[in-house]
Amino acid sequence: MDNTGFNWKYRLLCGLCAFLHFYASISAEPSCKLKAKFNLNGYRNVEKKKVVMGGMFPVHRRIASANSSSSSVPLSLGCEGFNFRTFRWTQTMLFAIDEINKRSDLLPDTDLGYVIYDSCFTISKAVEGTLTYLTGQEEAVPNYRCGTGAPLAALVGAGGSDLSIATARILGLYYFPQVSYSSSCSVLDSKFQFPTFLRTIPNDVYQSEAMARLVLHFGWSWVGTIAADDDYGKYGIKAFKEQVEEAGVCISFSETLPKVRSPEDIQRIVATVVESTAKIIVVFSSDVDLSPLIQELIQHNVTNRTWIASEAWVTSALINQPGVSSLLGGTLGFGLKRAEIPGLQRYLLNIDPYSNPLTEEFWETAFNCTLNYGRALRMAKEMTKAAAEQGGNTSLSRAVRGVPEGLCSGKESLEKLSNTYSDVTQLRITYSVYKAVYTVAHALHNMEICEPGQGPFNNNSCADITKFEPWQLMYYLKNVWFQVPHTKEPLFFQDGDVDGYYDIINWQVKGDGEISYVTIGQFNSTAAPDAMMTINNASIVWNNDELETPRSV
Ligand code: TCR
Repeated sequence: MDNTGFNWKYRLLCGLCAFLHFYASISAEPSCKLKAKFNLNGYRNVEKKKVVMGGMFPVHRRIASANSSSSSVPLSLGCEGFNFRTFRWTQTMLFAIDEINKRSDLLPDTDLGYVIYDSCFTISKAVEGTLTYLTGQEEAVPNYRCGTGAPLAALVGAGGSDLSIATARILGLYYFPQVSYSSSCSVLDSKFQFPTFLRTIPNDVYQSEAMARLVLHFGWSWVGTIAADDDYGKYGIKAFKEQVEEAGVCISFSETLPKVRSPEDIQRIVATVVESTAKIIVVFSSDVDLSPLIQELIQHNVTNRTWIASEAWVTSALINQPGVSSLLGGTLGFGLKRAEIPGLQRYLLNIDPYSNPLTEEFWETAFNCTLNYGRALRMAKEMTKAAAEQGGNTSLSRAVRGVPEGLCSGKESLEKLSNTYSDVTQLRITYSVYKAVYTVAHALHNMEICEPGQGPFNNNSCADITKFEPWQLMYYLKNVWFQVPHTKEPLFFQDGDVDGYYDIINWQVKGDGEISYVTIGQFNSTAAPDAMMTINNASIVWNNDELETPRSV
């Protein structure tokens, strides 16, 4: 195939491309720019076959604001707002791969490598990462993929549903499988639109139904709704509203959270919440999008409301910050199945800050310092120069003479720092990531152990794990069935989806003002209709410590 036309055309476009937070070590071939990291456990097993798994995580919260000038070459935008929680998900993928590579009963003859992309919570970045992954080029050239080298297995990702919808459309074109750990939006169940999309998180139709049942259970007839301005928020709240309205519940207000910073919109929503007589407020949003509103509501001393939380913020440390208890105490919400993953915390704490740019940034953000002595020195010099020009500041010049202020050694103790990154008490999406990686590994394993002449493909042939086609892996993924390690949970897909199971979580304020998450019930989509939801009313603590169920007006 002649790629020059493509190359030329897309190279122009690629001025826009921003790259690339991948972890790189060994390269498949010199002309191939996609580099994958193998052998996380240190040794290099030359005999083993190699397969690369892709991962995409919203490690940053947004892209840096764009320079609107169009008179120069558009440069790729960087990302900002490091997210410790999603970085934990990233590290969990590496942990799972490490675990799999050490096992002799799963993929015994194959080494799993990985490439990781940061989708920065932004559709354009997710698309860019997908093209890069597929093509193996640093510049994303569609329809082109590096010749030899390790074959690519599925993409684990991409984060929110709006990102996955975008990436699944591209991957679907090539019948390339995607296994998502957190994209729960109902539209993604359309096999017609997203033929190669699978997920280890339940479809939100179950969550919307569970929320509606919760509202009806308590007899609330007047509720307000707030949704994120994305597919997750919009579809989730729509399904909820349809169900409660059918049962006679009235919606007092419906607000949409802004995707980009907009203090005016936030003020408007605050005013709506304050003025409304509705005391029950249902919020379908990610924690990142909800956080500015929560901050503002606290400023306005809003109390005496009961919040109903969707899964994406129900156990979020970004929302549950000191000072939220008067606003959010008593919240009820839905959490994914929680799990213990033995060994994960040790792995997270043992992170090497110098292993790649993301780990460096993680360390520097966590400890609010700089790892690089040279960089620190240069920064200090620049600051001293600037200060001298403005009349001098001795403390900075001291920094140049001695050790720069804010320098870290890479040996700081993560354990002492209580950071949500290494908090393993609420492994819910994290567990979903773990399951997604194991799903791909089991599918590959089944491909590897295929007996020639008894395979599922044409004339009972098998796929070759060293050079399989994406649709062949898709076959194995669809039919995967395994027991998730360390749990009794079997994992299998029905049309790419898993069963809907949620813990119903209550935010209970403790004496010191801290909030603890208490599971007060369950929702299980596989139970008989009248047994799907179980709630222990007596164990709920409502807003402001009331024992009585709040009224909706
Ligand atoms: N599904 C959301 C994204 C999301 C999320 C989260 C983001 C979920 N859970 C937790 C951050 C933290 C569930 C979506 O867009 O599909």
